[in-house]
Amino acid sequence: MLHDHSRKNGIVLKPGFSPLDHQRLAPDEMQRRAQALLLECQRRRSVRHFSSEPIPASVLDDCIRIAGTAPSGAHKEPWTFAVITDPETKGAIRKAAEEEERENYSGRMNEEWIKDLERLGTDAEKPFLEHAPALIVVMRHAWQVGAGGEREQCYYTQESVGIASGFLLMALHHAGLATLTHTPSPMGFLAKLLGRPANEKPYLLIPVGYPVDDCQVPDLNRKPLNQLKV
Ligand code: IYR
Repeated sequence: MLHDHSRKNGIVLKPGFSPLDHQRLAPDEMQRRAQALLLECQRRRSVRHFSSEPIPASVLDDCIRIAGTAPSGAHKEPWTFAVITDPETKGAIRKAAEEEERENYSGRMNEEWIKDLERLGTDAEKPFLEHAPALIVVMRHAWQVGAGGEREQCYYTQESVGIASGFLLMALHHAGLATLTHTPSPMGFLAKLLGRPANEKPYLLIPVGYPVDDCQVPDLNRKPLNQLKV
C-alpha cells in the first residue's frame, strides 16, 4: 500500500531501501576511465624487496575502508584486517613463516611446484616480513558471533574475502604502495600469534610499503585479451 511507503525524489521506496547513487557516464568518459585504470593496473607487480620507510597510517586506513566496500554473501562482511607494524610481532611472524617455508621448499612442495617458482626467485627466506613497514593479515570469518553470543552463519566466505582482498590490493597500488600476496603455508601460526578469535581464519598475508630504490621484478607477460576473453 502506498501509505506504507516513503517517497524520495518522487520515487516510492520499499521499506529498508534507498535510491541507488549511480553515476551515469558518457561513453567517452567511460572509455577514458577504463583506459586509465588499465594502465595503472598494468604497472602493479608483486614486490619482494621493501624499504623500511614508514607509510602514512591514514592512507592504509582508507585502503582498508575500500576493501570493506566489497560485496559479501548476505552482506555478512566476513572479514577483518589485522595490521601489524611493531617490529617484535613482524619478527615473530618472519621466524614462524620461515620455519614453515623451509619445510615447503625441502619436501612439502613437489618438483613441478619448485620448478614453477624458479622464475620468481623465491626461497624460504622471507626478509620482507620484517622490512615492510606494515603487514596486513586478511582474516576470513568462517562464522560470526551475534550480540547474544550465538553463532551466526556466513556465506560464500572464500569468494567474499577474495574479492575484498582484490579491492585492497588495487587500492594500495592506486595509493602508490607496493604489495605482495604472501601465503605462508600452513597459516595456523598467524591465528595464534595475532590472538584473534577462533572464527577468524588467516586468509592472506599482505606486506605493504615502498619498494627499495633498486627493486627488480621477474619478467612476466600477461595474457592478452584474446586469451582472457573467450
Ligand atoms: N609459499 C612459498 C611458495 C610460493 C608459492 C607460490 I604458488 C608462489 O606464487 C610464490 C611462493 C613462498 O612464499 O615462498
